[in-house]
Amino acid sequence: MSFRSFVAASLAATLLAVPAWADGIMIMDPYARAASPAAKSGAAFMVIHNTSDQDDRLIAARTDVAKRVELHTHIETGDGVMQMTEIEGGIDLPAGATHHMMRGADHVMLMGLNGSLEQDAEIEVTLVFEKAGDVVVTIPVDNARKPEAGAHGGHADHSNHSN
Ligand SMILES: [Cu+2]
Repeated sequence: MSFRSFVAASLAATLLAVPAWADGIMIMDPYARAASPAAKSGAAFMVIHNTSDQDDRLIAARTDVAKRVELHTHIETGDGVMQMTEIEGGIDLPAGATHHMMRGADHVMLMGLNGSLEQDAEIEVTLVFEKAGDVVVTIPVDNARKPEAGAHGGHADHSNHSN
């Protein structure tokens, strides 16, 4: 294999593993899903890695597929019920930190979907970081994905999250 094709092959492998990487922010394993087939809302999940040496913060997100996008998390309301709430001030990403956006925890909430999130479709979401600026992420729709699949090495059957 020539050096050039070796580089091309390495680059291709890297691109497969790393959907978005800009300005010290790496987005890994993104996926989106609708709450149900007819749902008017959905959510996007991913792992965000701040590869830079300075603290950053995810402050907003935008997309054309929904009328409104919010950064959400789940809080326990006190009676054992988990409720979604908007994250005030965004999500802290200290230098070198990895943050899991996942079911039952932090997520990008897509409210007022302009169409249904079809299985295997791809949506484009722009994540807005305080320092890194806009990072555009192409996110595959995976309505069949089990909660936390991938986040713990592929175990998918030990979660009781309901989002
Ligand atoms: Cu939400």
